[in-house]
Amino acid sequence: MATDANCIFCKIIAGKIPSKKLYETDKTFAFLDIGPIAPKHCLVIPKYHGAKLTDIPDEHLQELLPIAKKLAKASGAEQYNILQNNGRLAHQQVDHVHFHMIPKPSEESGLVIGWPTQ
Ligand code: D5M
Repeated sequence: MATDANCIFCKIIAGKIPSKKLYETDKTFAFLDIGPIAPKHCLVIPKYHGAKLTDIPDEHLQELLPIAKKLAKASGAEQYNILQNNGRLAHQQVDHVHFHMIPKPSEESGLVIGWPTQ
């Protein structure tokens, strides 16, 4: 398994940095985002270290969307974003592949935290 001793997400997977773990398999790890833009905003990551989607072998990618789907269902949100950024121009900050699962609370729920306006 490819890992990077200097990578913050590899440290989270190894338990060297604390996280709010939501789900784990031998290939995948999911945890709450430290800077949520909506309640229950979480990240799903391969344990295999790679900065971009194209750096990860297919067999380490296969569980990511099914687990994101499971977490979207578990969040109770009827609407949500699944996002994955590659490179600084694409707004990637952490160079270990991650899928964001971002619930979009409805206005009726009183929990509106939307995208920043211009
Ligand atoms: O998003 C990177 C995301 O990673 C961003 O939403 C914050 C999150 N992050 C960074 N450090 C941590 C720790 N230690 N725990 C949980 N979440 C974290 P990007 O797509 O790269 O812009």
